[in-house]
Amino acid sequence: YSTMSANRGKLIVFEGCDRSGKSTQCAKLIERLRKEGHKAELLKFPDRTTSIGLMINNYLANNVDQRDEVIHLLFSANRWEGMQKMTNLLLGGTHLVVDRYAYSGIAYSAAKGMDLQWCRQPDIGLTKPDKVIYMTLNRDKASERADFGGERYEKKEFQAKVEKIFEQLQDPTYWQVVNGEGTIEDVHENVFNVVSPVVSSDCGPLKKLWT
Ligand code: 2DT
Ligand code: MG
Repeated sequence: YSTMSANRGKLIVFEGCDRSGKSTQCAKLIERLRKEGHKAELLKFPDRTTSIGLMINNYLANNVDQRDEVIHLLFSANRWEGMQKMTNLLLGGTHLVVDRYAYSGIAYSAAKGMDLQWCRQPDIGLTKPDKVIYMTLNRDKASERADFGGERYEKKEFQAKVEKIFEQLQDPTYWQVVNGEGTIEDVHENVFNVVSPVVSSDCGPLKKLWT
C-alpha cells in the first residue's frame, strides 16, 4: 500500500454538539464529492451495527447503565474496530467523511467531569483526520431541531458543557469552524470550500492522533 500513499483518500471528520447539522452536511458532502468524480464513503461513530455498537446504543437509549469509564472505553473500542477498514479505504484512494470521531469521545466524557487526559489515552494512535469540520449552532436553535431530547446527553445544560470541551480540543492546524446556521445549501458551500483544497492536495502519509 505504501506506494499508493501519494494518492490516498483524505479523512474528513465532522464534529460538534447534537443537532448541529453534522449528519445532513456529511450526506451533502458525500454526494458532492461523488458528483465531482471522487471515491467517497460515509462513516459514522458510534457505529451501532457492531456488537460493541449495540452495547453503546443500549446505553444511549437509556436501556442500560454503564460506569463512565466503561462506556468511554466502548466508544473508543468501537473506533478501533473500524480502523482496518478505514485504513484500507484511505490507502485505496477513497475519501472518508466521518460523522463524529475521537473528539466527541473526549468531549462527551469530559463533560461528565472525567479527567480530559485520561479520556484522551485510549484514542491515541487512531488515524489522524486531514481536516476536522467543527460545526457550531446556537444551542436554543439546536434544541428546537427535530428529536432533541430523545437520547442520553441530549440536554441543553449538558450540551453547553460539551461545547466548552470541544472549544478546548480545537487545533487550528487542522480544524475549521463552520457555522451551522443558514440554509443547508449555504452551509454546504462553506463546508465544500474547506474540503475542496484538502481533497486535491497531497497530505502526505497517514498520521496518528496525538503521537
Ligand atoms: P449520534 O447522535 O451522533 O449517534 O451520537 N458520543 C459519541 C460519545 O459520548 N462518545 C463518542 O466517542 C462518540 C463517537 C455523542 C450519539 C451520542 O454519543 C455521544 C452523542
Ligand atoms: Mg444523537
